[in-house]
Amino acid sequence: MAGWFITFEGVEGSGKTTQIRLAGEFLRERGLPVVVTQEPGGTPLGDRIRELLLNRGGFDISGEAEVFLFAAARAQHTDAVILPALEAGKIVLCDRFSDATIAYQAYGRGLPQEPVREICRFASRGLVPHLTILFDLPVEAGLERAFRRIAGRESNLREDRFEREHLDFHRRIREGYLAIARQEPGRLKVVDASAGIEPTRREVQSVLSAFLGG
Ligand code: Z5A
Repeated sequence: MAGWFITFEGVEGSGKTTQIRLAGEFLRERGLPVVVTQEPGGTPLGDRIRELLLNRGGFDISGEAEVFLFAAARAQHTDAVILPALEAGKIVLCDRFSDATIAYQAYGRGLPQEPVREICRFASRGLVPHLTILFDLPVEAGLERAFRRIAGRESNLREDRFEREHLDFHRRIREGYLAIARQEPGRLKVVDASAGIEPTRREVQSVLSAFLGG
């Protein structure tokens, strides 16, 4: 595989979506071939699954069902978008991937880790990011940002099913991400996301430059 697979992860409102866009521009300005994509989403099937998972649809989704829905979106995304781009030598920047399932469904929902990890391995065909940038900040600060942004949208377009969970759920997710970072310090680089957009952008650029060699 010739390309590089780089994922952006973090709790709600950590700023990863803002930063992935800026990182894409930064790399494109350097003449590098970049694909920016997201999970759940990135394919027509993934977009439909995203609607089911993130909007309040008036029906329950169990933790186990959630894992399989995220995994179905990931399987299609890996096959149709990520692997072909990597094989074509591109840099794929992806907003969330398997670490999100471990953090949200295993640590957050409390599902057993090993089956969740196995489902992730199956869905992603064993693909592991070369680099993961983890945007870390206290969950209260992230949720405040996320709710401010959600309040600006029409109620039928609000993807707020996860944000409305209890604070302890979000704290377990943050702890989960930090635990993964401790387990895999070579792959995960933790960035302080509590600073403004500009200092965070500079930190992300220095992580990317160090990783890509220049
Ligand atoms: N999920 C899961 O449970 N399992 C899985 O396997 C996967 C996902 C893949 C959708 O993810 C949800 O699915 C997510 C986890 C779950 N939970 N929720 N919700 P998502 O990535 O699409 O949604 P999100 O986490 O809510 O991301 P987001 O809303 O896109 O937030 P963000 O990317 O962290 O932040 P942002 O959009 O860049 O910024 C949020 C606001 O803050 C916005 O108004 C910015 O202008 C502002 N902002 C950004 N950076 C800053 C700084 N540095 N200072 C001040 N203000 C800032």
